[in-house]
Amino acid sequence: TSHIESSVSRFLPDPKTVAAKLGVDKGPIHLVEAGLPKQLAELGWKVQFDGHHQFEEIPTEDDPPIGKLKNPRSVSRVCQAVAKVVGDHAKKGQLPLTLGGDHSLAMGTISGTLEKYPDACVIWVDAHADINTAETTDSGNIHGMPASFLLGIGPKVEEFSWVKPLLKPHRIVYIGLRDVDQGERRILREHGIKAFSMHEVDKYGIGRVVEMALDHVNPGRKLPIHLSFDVDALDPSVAPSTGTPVRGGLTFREGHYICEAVYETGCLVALDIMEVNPSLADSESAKQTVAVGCSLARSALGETLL
Ligand code: HAR
Ligand code: MN
Ligand code: MN
Ligand code: MN
Repeated sequence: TSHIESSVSRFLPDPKTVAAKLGVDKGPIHLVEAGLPKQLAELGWKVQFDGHHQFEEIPTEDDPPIGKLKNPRSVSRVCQAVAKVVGDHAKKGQLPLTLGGDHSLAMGTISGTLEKYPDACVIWVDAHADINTAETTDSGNIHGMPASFLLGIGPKVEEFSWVKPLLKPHRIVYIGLRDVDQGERRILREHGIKAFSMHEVDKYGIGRVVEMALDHVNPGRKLPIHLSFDVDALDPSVAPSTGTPVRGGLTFREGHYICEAVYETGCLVALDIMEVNPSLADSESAKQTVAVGCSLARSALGETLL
């Protein structure tokens, strides 16, 4: 598994800094190769690559399941390292951009953000709620669970005890959901976690949904925002090359609108673009998905249409 670290700071008008990083898969390197750092530089961000982070892979036979959780030690180790890197960038006033990779990484990125900004809110854009616990998960895939660890919901798993349950249920909001497990629905209900599914996107339109989502987690538009964008929130016709595509997703514009609107708040402090996996599709679909990942990042970092 590999990790590439970069940081960018805005030349003008304010010297903010962004740090971009690659996740656990080989997928994310494609966004860098497609020119994302240069594209961000053209938007006025100063990109400073500060190394290529390599993680030692734990062979599967040395990383047997803990309960139902698959590859727990590998995932935990990478996420913990990512938490440190993201936290360090945030503390320097830089805006960490994490390119993934498995969405389990959000455990690391959001932990890092909360380290510097304990009052940060999270906008989680996804087809899935990723809020299963070690108890409710059917698949054992940790990418279906990061939110529960960050919220401190469900049984404690010793391997993940480094994840501080700092996120409050009223500081996370979902947009784009359409594939939510029974157990996850119960958790959302019991903890009063706000979610805008595709039903609400259809009913109110993306403009009102984003406004309602922000009103919920960030009513005064003063709190720092961590945007965690799983590309499978987009319709598979828009982002085909991802691990768990679900039909009936966000259009190209709806996805970009979310990013633009979050940028406009001026509150964005960290960004994840996750679950881009070019190895899963033919090369045209892979290219399309990589390009969409890049343009979502640009939209969240200030690319305007006019
Ligand atoms: N809810 C299912 C599970 O827990 C599917 C999760 C799929 N997750 C992602 N991330 N691709 O959003 O296994
Ligand atoms: Mn995944
Ligand atoms: Mn996800
Ligand atoms: Mn997903």
